[in-house]
Amino acid sequence: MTFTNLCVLGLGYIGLPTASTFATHGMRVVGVDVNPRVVETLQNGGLHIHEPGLRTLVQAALKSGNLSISTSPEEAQAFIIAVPTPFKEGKKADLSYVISASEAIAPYLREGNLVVLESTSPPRTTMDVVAPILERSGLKAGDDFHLAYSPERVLPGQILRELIDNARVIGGIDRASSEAGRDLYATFVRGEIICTTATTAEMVKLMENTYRDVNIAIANEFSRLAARFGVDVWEAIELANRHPRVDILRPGPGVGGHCISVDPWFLVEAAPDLTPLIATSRQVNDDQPQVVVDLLQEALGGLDGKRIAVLGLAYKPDVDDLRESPAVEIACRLAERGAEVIAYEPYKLDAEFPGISMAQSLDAALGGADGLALLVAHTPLRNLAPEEVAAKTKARIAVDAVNGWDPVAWEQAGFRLTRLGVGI
Ligand code: SAJ
Repeated sequence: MTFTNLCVLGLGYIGLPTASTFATHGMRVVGVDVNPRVVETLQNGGLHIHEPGLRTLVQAALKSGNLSISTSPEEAQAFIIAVPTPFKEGKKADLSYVISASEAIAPYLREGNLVVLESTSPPRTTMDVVAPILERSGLKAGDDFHLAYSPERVLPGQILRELIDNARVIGGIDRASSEAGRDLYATFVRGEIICTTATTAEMVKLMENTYRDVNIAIANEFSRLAARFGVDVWEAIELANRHPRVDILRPGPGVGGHCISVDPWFLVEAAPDLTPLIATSRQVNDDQPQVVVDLLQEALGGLDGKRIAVLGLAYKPDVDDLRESPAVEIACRLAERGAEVIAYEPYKLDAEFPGISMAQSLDAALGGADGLALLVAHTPLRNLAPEEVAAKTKARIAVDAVNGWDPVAWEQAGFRLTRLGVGI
């Protein structure tokens, strides 16, 4: 099939780069978001999210005249749904955005159109939730219009490159739908495009993120064991990874972001009787912030009344995204336990959390601190020179939850450095 125009519903971290990339590859694209503030910001040349290179891409797409932004869909040859699927109470998938996006498309759906769901969804969502809603148009999925699921797999911080270079899985509800999806994404995807069924594609996405979560959980469990047995987990992992078939991930303060900490629950919800390992891994990773809080409590000899400079709040290094961030969780728990928390997040100085003061500079965070907590391995924080830090603070106790600091250098500069996963 040849496509010349499409409509992308949801202009967040995935929808906006996708819409813009299609537009800069010659497709006429209507980008739709239900949030009027997002639409207004984009129409005025602004950007509501941060991703390296995105501003330039969106501006190029708008300038080309191929991308327009709107609060409602319009007729198009193809529709892409890229709305969030968060979870609600009880770790259940919240499909309300997927449902309302499908409902919004139905009146504009015409014979021969293609609809692609990209939002991470529980198995069978495309078949059992999206298809019936679209069929309210009077058209039949498969017979009258094409329907497919294609997971986004891009890594925040590298979205623009991975969108084009990563392999893409297209799961159609039938063969013709898969092929239509392949033709659409071939507009810009340079990676391999692989066709499969809709439910397989949904599973693939959930399996990828669950695999990573389970592997991070075992790394976190190794770090607890190492601390108990007087071992440096970082050294042990490096040595174990010399084995040709072992590749242990990094322990840390927990698993954050809106994907890996959420997606495994979709499988647990769908089949609780089949997912004890997945559920336990989630729990291990969710417990990890408390491990770091306990480490700080021990290092500082108590938390009450202690002024702690928390360095980094983002969910992972070198991004400004604070969603589901374990570092935020740790900062809040420290404050709840009576610590005075001064947080410095170099990529988001204006964050706001109850009970936490945001430092506008590193110096402001360090001055007057009793202890330092490195919670995110942001490049500028990892590269701090310990002797320069020592000159700016009276604190001589530091906790490194991410293996960002060289223990020898920090101890030479006069710090007592406690590292996650390192026993004495
Ligand atoms: N983390 C560790 N140890 C590690 C690796 C990561 O503790 O060794 C932590 C990070 O600090 C962070 C969390 O895990 O808090 C998740 O970070 P990440 O870089 O592993 O993944 P995300 O959430 O940024 O992006 C993931 C990616 N999925 C996989 O790598 C399987 C990405 O490709 C997906 O597109 C994305 O989820 C998504 O949108 O689903």
